Amino acid sequence: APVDFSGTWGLVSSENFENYMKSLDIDFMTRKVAKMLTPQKVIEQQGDKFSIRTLSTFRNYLVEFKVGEEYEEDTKGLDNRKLLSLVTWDNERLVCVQKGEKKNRGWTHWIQGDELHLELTCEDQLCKQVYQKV
Ligand code: ECB
Repeated sequence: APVDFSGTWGLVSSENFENYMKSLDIDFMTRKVAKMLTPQKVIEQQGDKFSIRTLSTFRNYLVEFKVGEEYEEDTKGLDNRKLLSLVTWDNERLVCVQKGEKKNRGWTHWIQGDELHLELTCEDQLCKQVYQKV
Protein backbone atom coordinates (compact mmCIF):
# COMPACT_ATOMS: atom_id res chain seq x y z
CA ALA A 1 0.00 0.00 0.00
CA PRO A 2 1.48 3.34 -1.04
CA VAL A 3 -0.06 5.43 1.77
CA ASP A 4 -1.12 4.95 5.39
CA PHE A 5 -4.50 6.53 6.17
CA SER A 6 -4.65 5.16 9.73
CA GLY A 7 -5.76 7.48 12.48
CA THR A 8 -8.61 9.47 13.91
CA TRP A 9 -9.57 12.41 11.76
CA GLY A 10 -12.05 15.21 12.51
CA LEU A 11 -14.04 17.14 9.91
CA VAL A 12 -12.75 20.67 9.33
CA SER A 13 -14.60 21.63 6.14
CA SER A 14 -17.44 20.37 3.97
CA GLU A 15 -18.75 21.67 0.64
CA ASN A 16 -21.98 20.69 -1.10
CA PHE A 17 -22.92 17.97 1.42
CA GLU A 18 -26.56 19.13 1.27
CA ASN A 19 -26.84 18.51 -2.48
CA TYR A 20 -25.00 15.20 -2.15
CA MET A 21 -27.62 14.13 0.41
CA LYS A 22 -30.43 15.37 -1.88
CA SER A 23 -29.03 13.25 -4.70
CA LEU A 24 -29.38 10.27 -2.32
CA ASP A 25 -33.04 11.23 -1.62
CA ILE A 26 -32.37 12.01 2.06
CA ASP A 27 -35.40 13.74 3.56
CA PHE A 28 -35.40 17.39 4.67
CA MET A 29 -35.31 16.82 8.44
CA THR A 30 -32.48 14.29 8.23
CA ARG A 31 -30.49 16.66 5.98
CA LYS A 32 -30.93 19.53 8.45
CA VAL A 33 -29.56 17.39 11.29
CA ALA A 34 -26.82 15.72 9.22
CA LYS A 35 -25.35 18.94 7.89
CA MET A 36 -24.80 20.28 11.43
CA LEU A 37 -22.55 17.32 12.34
CA THR A 38 -18.77 17.34 12.62
CA PRO A 39 -18.06 13.62 12.15
CA GLN A 40 -14.83 11.82 12.79
CA LYS A 41 -13.24 9.20 10.53
CA VAL A 42 -11.50 6.41 12.41
CA ILE A 43 -9.42 4.55 9.84
CA GLU A 44 -7.58 1.31 10.53
CA GLN A 45 -5.34 0.15 7.69
CA GLN A 46 -3.19 -2.95 7.51
CA GLY A 47 -1.68 -2.99 4.04
CA ASP A 48 -4.64 -3.22 1.68
CA LYS A 49 -7.16 -4.08 4.44
CA PHE A 50 -9.25 -1.19 5.75
CA SER A 51 -11.94 -0.38 8.19
CA ILE A 52 -13.38 3.13 8.03
CA ARG A 53 -15.70 4.27 10.80
CA THR A 54 -17.60 7.50 10.30
CA LEU A 55 -18.69 8.55 13.79
CA SER A 56 -21.10 11.29 14.81
CA THR A 57 -23.54 12.13 17.58
CA PHE A 58 -26.43 11.22 15.24
CA ARG A 59 -25.41 8.09 13.30
CA ASN A 60 -22.33 5.92 12.90
CA TYR A 61 -21.31 4.08 9.74
CA LEU A 62 -18.74 1.30 9.24
CA VAL A 63 -17.22 -0.14 6.08
CA GLU A 64 -14.59 -2.88 5.92
CA PHE A 65 -12.91 -3.90 2.68
CA LYS A 66 -9.76 -5.07 0.99
CA VAL A 67 -8.43 -3.08 -1.96
CA GLY A 68 -9.18 -4.89 -5.21
CA GLU A 69 -11.95 -7.09 -3.76
CA GLU A 70 -15.56 -6.21 -4.53
CA TYR A 71 -17.84 -6.17 -1.46
CA GLU A 72 -21.53 -5.82 -0.72
CA GLU A 73 -22.23 -2.53 1.01
CA ASP A 74 -25.44 -1.85 2.89
CA THR A 75 -25.71 1.88 3.57
CA LYS A 76 -27.85 1.25 6.65
CA GLY A 77 -28.60 4.44 8.56
CA LEU A 78 -27.60 6.57 5.57
CA ASP A 79 -29.71 6.13 2.41
CA ASN A 80 -30.37 2.43 3.12
CA ARG A 81 -29.36 1.04 -0.26
CA LYS A 82 -27.49 -2.10 -1.30
CA LEU A 83 -24.34 -1.47 -3.31
CA LEU A 84 -21.57 -3.47 -4.93
CA SER A 85 -18.45 -1.54 -4.05
CA LEU A 86 -14.86 -1.82 -5.19
CA VAL A 87 -11.90 0.14 -3.87
CA THR A 88 -8.70 0.45 -5.89
CA TRP A 89 -5.51 2.49 -5.68
CA ASP A 90 -5.11 5.31 -8.17
CA ASN A 91 -1.49 6.18 -7.45
CA GLU A 92 -1.72 7.45 -3.84
CA ARG A 93 -5.51 7.87 -3.89
CA LEU A 94 -8.02 5.37 -2.58
CA VAL A 95 -10.90 5.24 -5.06
CA CYS A 96 -14.26 3.54 -4.39
CA VAL A 97 -16.86 2.87 -7.09
CA GLN A 98 -20.30 2.10 -5.60
CA LYS A 99 -22.49 0.27 -8.13
CA GLY A 100 -26.22 0.42 -7.46
CA GLU A 101 -29.37 2.35 -8.22
CA LYS A 102 -27.55 5.71 -8.31
CA LYS A 103 -25.28 6.58 -11.23
CA ASN A 104 -21.74 7.90 -10.76
CA ARG A 105 -21.65 7.00 -7.06
CA GLY A 106 -18.39 6.67 -5.20
CA TRP A 107 -15.71 8.37 -3.13
CA THR A 108 -12.01 9.17 -3.21
CA HIS A 109 -9.65 9.64 -0.25
CA TRP A 110 -6.16 11.09 -0.31
CA ILE A 111 -3.67 12.67 2.08
CA GLN A 112 -2.46 16.21 1.41
CA GLY A 113 0.04 17.54 3.93
CA ASP A 114 -1.50 16.79 7.34
CA GLU A 115 -5.02 16.65 5.92
CA LEU A 116 -7.27 13.78 4.89
CA HIS A 117 -9.32 14.73 1.85
CA LEU A 118 -12.58 13.08 0.76
CA GLU A 119 -14.68 13.57 -2.33
CA LEU A 120 -18.12 11.94 -2.34
CA THR A 121 -19.97 11.77 -5.64
CA CYS A 122 -23.50 10.79 -6.61
CA GLU A 123 -25.13 11.53 -9.96
CA ASP A 124 -24.13 15.14 -10.81
CA GLN A 125 -23.17 16.13 -7.24
CA LEU A 126 -19.72 16.30 -5.68
CA CYS A 127 -19.21 16.85 -1.93
CA LYS A 128 -15.72 17.80 -0.82
CA GLN A 129 -14.63 17.28 2.79
CA VAL A 130 -11.35 17.88 4.59
CA TYR A 131 -10.34 16.21 7.88
CA GLN A 132 -7.42 16.76 10.23
CA LYS A 133 -5.90 14.43 12.82
CA VAL A 134 -7.49 14.88 16.23
C1 ECB B 1 -22.35 8.84 9.65
C2 ECB B 1 -22.18 10.32 9.83
C3 ECB B 1 -23.11 11.11 8.96
C4 ECB B 1 -24.52 10.76 9.31
C5 ECB B 1 -25.47 11.40 8.33
C6 ECB B 1 -26.80 10.82 8.57
C7 ECB B 1 -27.78 10.83 7.67
C8 ECB B 1 -27.59 11.33 6.27
C9 ECB B 1 -27.84 10.21 5.31
C10 ECB B 1 -27.18 10.03 4.19
C11 ECB B 1 -26.16 10.93 3.69
C12 ECB B 1 -25.10 10.17 2.97
C13 ECB B 1 -23.92 9.95 3.47
C14 ECB B 1 -23.56 10.46 4.81
C15 ECB B 1 -22.17 10.97 4.82
C16 ECB B 1 -21.15 10.34 5.32
C17 ECB B 1 -21.23 8.94 5.73
C18 ECB B 1 -20.16 8.08 5.11
C19 ECB B 1 -19.74 8.53 3.75
C20 ECB B 1 -18.84 7.47 3.19
O1 ECB B 1 -19.24 6.62 2.44
O2 ECB B 1 -17.56 7.51 3.60
C21 ECB B 1 -16.68 6.53 3.06
C22 ECB B 1 -15.36 7.18 2.89
O3 ECB B 1 -14.82 7.59 4.13
C23 ECB B 1 -16.55 5.36 4.01
O4 ECB B 1 -17.79 4.82 4.29
